[in-house]
Amino acid sequence: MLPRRTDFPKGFLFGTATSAYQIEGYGTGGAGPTHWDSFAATPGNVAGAADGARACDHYHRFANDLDLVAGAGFDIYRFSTSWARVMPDGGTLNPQGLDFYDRLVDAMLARGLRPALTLYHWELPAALADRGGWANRDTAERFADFAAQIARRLGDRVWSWATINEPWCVSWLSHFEGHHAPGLRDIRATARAMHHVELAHGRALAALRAEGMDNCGVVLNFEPAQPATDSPATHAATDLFDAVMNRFFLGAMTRGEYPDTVLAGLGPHMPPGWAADMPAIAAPLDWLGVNYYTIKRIDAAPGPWPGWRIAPPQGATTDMGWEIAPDALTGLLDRIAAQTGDLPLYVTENGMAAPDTVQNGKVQDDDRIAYIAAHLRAARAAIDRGVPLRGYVVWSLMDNFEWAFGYGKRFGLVHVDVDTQRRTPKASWHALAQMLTGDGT
Ligand code: PNW
Repeated sequence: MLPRRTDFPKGFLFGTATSAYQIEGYGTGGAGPTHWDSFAATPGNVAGAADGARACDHYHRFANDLDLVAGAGFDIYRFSTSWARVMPDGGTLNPQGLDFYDRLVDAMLARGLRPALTLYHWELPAALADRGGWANRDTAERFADFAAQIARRLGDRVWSWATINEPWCVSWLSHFEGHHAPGLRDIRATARAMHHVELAHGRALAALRAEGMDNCGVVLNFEPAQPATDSPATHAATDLFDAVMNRFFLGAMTRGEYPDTVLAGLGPHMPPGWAADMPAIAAPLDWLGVNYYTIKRIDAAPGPWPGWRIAPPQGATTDMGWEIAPDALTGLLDRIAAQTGDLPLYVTENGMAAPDTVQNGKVQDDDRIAYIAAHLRAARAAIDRGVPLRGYVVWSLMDNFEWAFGYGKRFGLVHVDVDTQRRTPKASWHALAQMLTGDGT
């Protein structure tokens, strides 16, 4: 069902991804507290009152986990560095934290993997959260110091750099919708977080450049929007959703512009002097990461700005309730490339949550194989249309802490038993190994 590796251009890279808070276990190695710990400790925020205290215990099991990445034949391993592990108070270095990532990167290289490092994948040091977090401009400046420290220690071995994972989630999902830490529903904090996370990207990019790093990019999430009805109000609501989700970050980082329709709503709440930051935010990238899972159907909603609501999905969905829409990936990549030209693109996350269990030592996740196969074909179709797509990365290597959903939603190619920490490669892992190495056993 999966395409063949040779169906893709020579040099096209395949990978799999994780993030620090979702797998490492934070109560280890002198890591400081983060705003995800306190968010998870507040009843009602995370399903099953779960948190990242132990997660997949990757801090101790990373060698075995990297064997699973390399064993499937992946070229790239996308991972993130926890700011609070490296700087427990957001500023003071914890040598043990840097040592951990040093060992981790060496272990990747020893297995022939290209380390694709993301500096920030959501767990902000609590000390910075206490000072206003992303609503405070200073967080962006502090982030540049963190970026420089990581580059100094790992810059001789890291293959690619991403500043921020999914700025939309860091700002909108976390400060407007309240679904992620810090769990706010506050338009003023949202406007500030949206701008400051963009600035953090610009500042970190400058810091990486100053340290001599190349292959620097950012990872954005996209959800193509479809109007649920044909009314003009629905079309306007869909366009505004699209502007917030799919254009606000891409437009700023590639052209130094925010969409007028978003500024019309956020304008009074934007931090003073924001426009002067736009050139720093739009500094040249070496690549762009595209995270794609689903599309959204949008309706107009009465009430205050932004005046949209998410309409029910149509057809098959994943265990997240996300509509399965592989063909939309081709159009999305096309549309992005129309703006970014010959900038290399990577699908940095794509994958499926499915409720699988181990039976007789096997996990039969055929739905996930079909999902990945369909999206690989959609990616291939974009390449045929001239999109400079250079790689595809599956989310995720293993079942892990799925944020507000706790451990109940499983995205892994490898099953993780949260009690015993036993890893069991699923049928999808074997299928990818077969595709990438010709050996799926
Ligand atoms: C991404 N949404 O998160 C993240 O990069 C991963 O850490 C996460 O595990 C994965 O996708 C699966 O969820 C998202 O609400 C979380 O639109 C939420 C949304 C989008 C992406």
